[in-house]
Amino acid sequence: MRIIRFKEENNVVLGALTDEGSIFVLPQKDFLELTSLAEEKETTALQIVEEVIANSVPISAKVEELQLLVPIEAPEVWASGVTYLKSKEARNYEATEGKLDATTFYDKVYDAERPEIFFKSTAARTVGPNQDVCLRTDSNWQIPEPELGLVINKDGKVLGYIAGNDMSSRDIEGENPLYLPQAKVWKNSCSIGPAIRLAETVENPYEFEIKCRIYRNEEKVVEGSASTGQLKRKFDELVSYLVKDNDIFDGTVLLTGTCIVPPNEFTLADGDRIEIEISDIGVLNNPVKSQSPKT
Ligand code: DO4
Ligand code: MG
Repeated sequence: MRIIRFKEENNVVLGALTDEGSIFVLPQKDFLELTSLAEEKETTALQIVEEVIANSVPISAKVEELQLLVPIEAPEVWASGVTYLKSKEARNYEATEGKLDATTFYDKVYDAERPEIFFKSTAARTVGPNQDVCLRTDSNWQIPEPELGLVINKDGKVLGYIAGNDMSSRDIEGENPLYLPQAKVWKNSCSIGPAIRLAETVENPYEFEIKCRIYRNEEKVVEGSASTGQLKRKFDELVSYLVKDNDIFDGTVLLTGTCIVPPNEFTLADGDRIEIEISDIGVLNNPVKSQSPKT
């Protein structure tokens, strides 16, 4: 069972999307109202949704026909890094131009007890399905990072799973790891969606299949796939470091690191289109747009 948000005329509607593709309108205003109600009633969000489904009829539209919005307006998005071998190799390449001759920060963090966790985005910088992700004007090497996101509450409980794009500038990060915030945070540099898979409907979160496709002039120019089974760490381990001595908010999203990196010679360009598909969640589609330098 997945939860979506969409625009209908001038209203924002919360919906339940079944595995068969039927959509039911939910009475709650957002995902957090649904999960809070479940907590209050000492039940699950799934049970509340199933009750609505049993007493209503689906809308006639298909999900492709809806104007989808971010399924949750996450107050903050945090991200984990170097949680897959593929990511460690890519960071080592960009930091050394392929001439690796010593142990790097990335080697160390991959093996360290403490994971890399960084601040990625705010609600205003985060876009949803079909909205533009932006390019930086001062970088010549930019890529999407397809990642599984955990939707958590203030206590770090995983409420659901979402697809995310941790847009990244490889040349800025490669020049100096202290530039990480600039390599990761700018206007529209984070995308989440298209739906939240309820946590109670996921048997094994280490079995999500992640795919990424990048299109240029509608021709596929990059394709990659991986599985959360390749993750070096456990999700509760990542969450425990995020919440440690930290106040976080209900509906925070924690991206869990990238496992797919486009070929080293690839950089995103204005007009590209990125698709990030995660099994049992859906396809997050975003066009890519360059920005004009501010005068
Ligand atoms: O070390 C920098 C960031 C790594 C990252 O974003 C990732 O592995 O996904
Ligand atoms: Mg990342």
